[in-house]
Amino acid sequence: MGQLHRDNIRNIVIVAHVDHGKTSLVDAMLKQSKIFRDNQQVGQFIMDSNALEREKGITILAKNTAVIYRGTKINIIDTPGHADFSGEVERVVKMADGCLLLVDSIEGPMPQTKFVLRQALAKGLKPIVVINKTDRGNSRIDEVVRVTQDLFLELATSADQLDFPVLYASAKDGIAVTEPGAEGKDLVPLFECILQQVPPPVIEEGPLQMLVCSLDYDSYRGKIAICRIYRGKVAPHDRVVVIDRDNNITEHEVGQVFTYLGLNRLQVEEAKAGDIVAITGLNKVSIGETIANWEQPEVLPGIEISEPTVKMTLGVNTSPFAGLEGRFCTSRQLRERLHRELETNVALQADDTDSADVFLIAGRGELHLAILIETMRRDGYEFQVSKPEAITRVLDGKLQEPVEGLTIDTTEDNIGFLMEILSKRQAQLTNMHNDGQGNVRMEFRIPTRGLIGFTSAFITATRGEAVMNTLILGYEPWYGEITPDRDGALVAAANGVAVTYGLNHAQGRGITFIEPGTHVYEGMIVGLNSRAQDTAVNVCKEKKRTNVRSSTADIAIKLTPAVKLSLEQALDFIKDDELVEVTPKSLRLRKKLLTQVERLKARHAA
Ligand SMILES: Nc1nc2c(ncn2[C@@H]2O[C@H](COP(=O)(O)OP(=O)(O)OP(=O)(O)O)[C@@H](O)[C@H]2O)c(=O)[nH]1
Ligand SMILES: [Mg+2]
Repeated sequence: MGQLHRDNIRNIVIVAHVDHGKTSLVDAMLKQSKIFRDNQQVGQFIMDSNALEREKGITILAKNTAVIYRGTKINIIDTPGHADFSGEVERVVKMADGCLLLVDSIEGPMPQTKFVLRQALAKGLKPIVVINKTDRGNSRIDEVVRVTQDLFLELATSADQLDFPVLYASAKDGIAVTEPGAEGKDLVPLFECILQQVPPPVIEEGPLQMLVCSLDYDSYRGKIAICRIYRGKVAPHDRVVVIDRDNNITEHEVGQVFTYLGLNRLQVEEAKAGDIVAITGLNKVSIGETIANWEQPEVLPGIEISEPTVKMTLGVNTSPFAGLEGRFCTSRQLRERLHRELETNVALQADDTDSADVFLIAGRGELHLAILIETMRRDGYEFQVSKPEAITRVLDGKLQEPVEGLTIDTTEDNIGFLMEILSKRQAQLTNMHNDGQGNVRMEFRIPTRGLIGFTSAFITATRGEAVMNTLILGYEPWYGEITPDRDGALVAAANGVAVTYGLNHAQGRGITFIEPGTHVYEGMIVGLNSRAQDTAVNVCKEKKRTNVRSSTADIAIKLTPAVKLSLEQALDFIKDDELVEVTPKSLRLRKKLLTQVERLKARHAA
């Protein structure tokens, strides 16, 4: 069977470190390809379409779009740059033939730049480097290009990958040029470069073969499989088979077939090899499976997804307030929701445990799991989760744990303190670079275990003036004990409603997390003690009423405002014997054992 090219198609994936401007570049490409009506309001970060993405200002899910440039259709996949969502990149690189590697003109290549470039080069994608944010000044451009070249030397799998074009862009202004410092007016040089450099899809003639790379849902159409067609063609109502990972074959009928254009999916009568399509009607299909001609079912290589590194339990809420705020609270509802998530969230794992009410979830990092938790609570679910833990394994009888490369960019005055807190977390300094102007980049190897709970300590220690990035390096022998450095908790001693008087008393011992009027239960964590042990406090205690009205007694007590922990901070905060209770309305922290007697008994037994 011969090979053909489809000259009028290009498939590209956009990859970069977090915040280097991928979604902004897609915005500009969409706007300049004139797929919107002139008066259509489309806004910014168009591809970051889900609410959490918009709130957090980051991309979480990889997404497809397409533009037409000079008669050629360019299918574009925007990907997340945050390391916790790198499973998304692994899932979609197979749809593309070329990649745009964005590099921030000031920051230069960062840990995740390396990770995503390795993925792209390993799949044989043709790279184009785009040095972005050149509007921020181009003093470092030469150096950034040089460092990027070094990265290619390290990662390239073939000599021709080293011969890559470099463009200089401002995604924000919608400009790209081929020479640094040149005056530009639009993205034409980028579009031209894509047409010239990225090979059109090579396709084989023969019966249908396509790989499912994404799944989507539509309340009206049901499950939608997003696939790259490698061979043959597909039309509505075609008879096809789905071949799963274990080579089981099931027969199906295709519903409708769509291709991409801008933000829309266009219903088509036929789609051919080389294109990216969305197919309805296949309700039993999963990511990584092959859809093939029913008479000649031949499987395609699947999608390799790296293993999760962090786990926690997610279970039915067992607090005294259980069921008061959530719509879906039962074990069955939680299990169904988790299983639905597994279909699209490819780097996630969810397993049953010995207890029917508790599940074990595992993902690529704390944020990966936190986003799932936040999404579930917004969908009306109520549950409780435990502290995130690194996933260890035993190899040849030896305990191993995941280890990450940690890069910190900060100023000289933070070095001492950071070294101190990091050494307690078993981090090893591997490199330190001072630019001579007081800016330092420090690189460490640190067990994932040591990174859990590190973010908040890091932000406090550096007053937000430093940036940290991590990259999974792999499994290594156990690094040694890490003793938790958090102080004890202030734990509510009784059920009731917190009042100013009681909270003021608690503030004498530490920081409080709740406002007066908050309902509390015995065992709920209401603050952070200034000492190592937990202390029970009665935040519901009212001032004793006396008959004598003294002139000072009525002066209102001024409480320090409560410290409100976000979900990520709460997960960072809790220890092994504590839980976060998550409902659509509240986040509460609690001891696993609610009464003081139970906790005392447990301590004695230990
Ligand atoms: N000055 C300047 N800022 C830019 C440019 N491109 C993007 N930004 C800004 O950089 C920030 C991140 O941009 P995004 O487009 O969300 O970056 P991203 O790579 O999609 O980020 P993730 O998807 O989370 O990895 C935003 O505040 C943008 O406004 C640019 O060319 N110049
Ligand atoms: Mg983005």
